[in-house]
Amino acid sequence: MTKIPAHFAGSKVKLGCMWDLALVDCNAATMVGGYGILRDAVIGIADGRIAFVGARDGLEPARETRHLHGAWVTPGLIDCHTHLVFGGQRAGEWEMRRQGKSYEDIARAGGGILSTVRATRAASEDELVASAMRRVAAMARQGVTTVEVKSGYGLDLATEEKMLRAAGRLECVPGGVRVSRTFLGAHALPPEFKDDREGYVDLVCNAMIPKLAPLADAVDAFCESIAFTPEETERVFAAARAHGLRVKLHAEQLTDQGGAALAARFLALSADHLEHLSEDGIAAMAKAGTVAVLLPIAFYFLRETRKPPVAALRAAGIPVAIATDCNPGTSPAASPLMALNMACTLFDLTPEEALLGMTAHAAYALGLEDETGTLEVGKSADLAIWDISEIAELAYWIGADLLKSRIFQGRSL
Ligand code: DI6
Ligand code: FE
Repeated sequence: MTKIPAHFAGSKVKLGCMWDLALVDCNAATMVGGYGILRDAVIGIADGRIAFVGARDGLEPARETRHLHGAWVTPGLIDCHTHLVFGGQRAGEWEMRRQGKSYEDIARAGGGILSTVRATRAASEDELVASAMRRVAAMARQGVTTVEVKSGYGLDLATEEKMLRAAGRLECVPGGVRVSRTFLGAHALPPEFKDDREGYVDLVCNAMIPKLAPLADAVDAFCESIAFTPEETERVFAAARAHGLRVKLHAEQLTDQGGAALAARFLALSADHLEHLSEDGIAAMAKAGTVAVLLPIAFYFLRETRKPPVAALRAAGIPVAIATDCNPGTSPAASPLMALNMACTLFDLTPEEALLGMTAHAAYALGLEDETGTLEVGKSADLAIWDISEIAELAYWIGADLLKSRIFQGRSL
């Protein structure tokens, strides 16, 4: 940080330094405790961090001042649950489903998650990066500055590692993005272990987690009647914790397996989906501080009818996050703004709750709350600048081009 030039020395000193950039003539939604609106705000950025957020006083000690003409500034959006690295796509399968074929028919014909596993195993790391980059770039064009990416379409050590490496390389998207990587080895049973469930869980716990821990920020599992049992999930979580990794869980998506309460016992960062969440699960999550991640696009795409218990989550004071769940089977979606809209229209969140769910609360779901998710002094300067006149427009428009520009770690394109 450089010293303040003499002509600023007597002014209200902001962090005692010269800023690299001042954003002025803007409205800020800081997302601290709600929208946290500041009108006619100034945002100062120095060394890639937020150095000041507050009212304009006419003196901005900055090398560059950008006039935003009344645009809105929010924290960069955080998509805290995606499976966006994968080989191929499953539009043909979806077309068959539209013609009346059931998920089971398709699985018997070699479709479903395992068809994506085959395509992901066959793809090179460069091919995975190239296809995923298009999805991350689309998200960045909607203001995303942090994205979580899960493995789980490899189901063998080499391919899970390839997926996690590919995910890390997505940080090079134009303008940059922060990638939080989650190991999801317990996503489905691979064909070579179809008669040996225990053998596969052993492989995940004893070989994959120890080897892949340095490439992952967290460990996830799919606890479901068609995937892994609570007992199997518990083994995976114990191995994760033994290697110093936090956990999160696909819980209560199709049935109530008691997954949320299990996740809470391991102080999980989040429990995700939650359409079939019970009162016990809610109480356990509230006690553990586990975030509820809701995925309305998957709910829509699967034409589910049972909604997550939003009113009960609210009453229990559980932070709710919203994410795209971008994946080829149940949510072929690279649109965080669409997820905001659907969180309101399908799950009855307010636009303010939805936006909190893709900023402050999403940061908590990734353990990144000290780094990003709000406009507060000291956090990474991850910002989205929007061409809107009212903040609720972010959840209101469908398919509109709202982003004016994006700043990641203090830098814009
Ligand atoms: N839940 C889901 O909805 C996706 N994975 C998961 O654990 C489905 C992924 C797929 O069908 O490819
Ligand atoms: Fe998912």
